[in-house]
Amino acid sequence: MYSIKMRASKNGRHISGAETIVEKEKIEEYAIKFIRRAFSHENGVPDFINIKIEEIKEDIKYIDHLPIKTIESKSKEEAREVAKDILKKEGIKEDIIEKAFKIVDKGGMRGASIMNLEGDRLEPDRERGVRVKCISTSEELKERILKDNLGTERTVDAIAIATKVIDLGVVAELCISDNPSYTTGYVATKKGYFRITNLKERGEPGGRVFFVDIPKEDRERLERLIRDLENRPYIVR
Ligand code: PML
Repeated sequence: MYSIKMRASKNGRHISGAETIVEKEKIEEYAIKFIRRAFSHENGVPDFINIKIEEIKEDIKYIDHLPIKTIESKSKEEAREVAKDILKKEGIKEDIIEKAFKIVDKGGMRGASIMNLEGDRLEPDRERGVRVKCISTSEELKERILKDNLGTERTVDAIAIATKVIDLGVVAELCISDNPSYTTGYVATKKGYFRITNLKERGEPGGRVFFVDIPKEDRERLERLIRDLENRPYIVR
């Protein structure tokens, strides 16, 4: 199996990214798909596109996806209350959740922030954050999500990220798309992937926060988690 990763930027500013894990025969098809995707992102036309294709030598972990549930909300305020309730049930305190919303509302990070339950930010690079890599959604799951209206193309990518991070012990993930017109976000926990409509207003920024139960002194556990988030290959089915 091969990993294909794409990232696109303009004047050094991140525009879009995508990745998948495929059989050798599918590499060409996905490379073309990703180039098209890079050129059709709302964030602008890139002046730099990087496509990286690598054979995966490690064993791939195959896991079932988190159950997907969509919660309709009428306003951003209502949506954020829903998100907070889900996060609070995982033992995350209100002020820590507010801090996480401030990070996503500021936007501009390519990867995720990692926040512990005391509210310390643990990601080594606050500009860049931590990116979850080496993931793919199986063709069957992708089809099911789209055919059964469980979500959108964005859900197809995000379910792989959310399922992997929860499997690696992250307590919860809060995500709002950095795509200006995509206002549905999600909270993921071991109980499921909760899509919440209107989690931001159109045009607002986005981002991701992973809540972890890791004390700030425990550098070893943090480093192991980051290594796994970036390098352990997962296919979510
Ligand atoms: C992103 O743009 O990567 C975030 C995706 C959020 C997907 C929410 C959904 O399932 O609709």
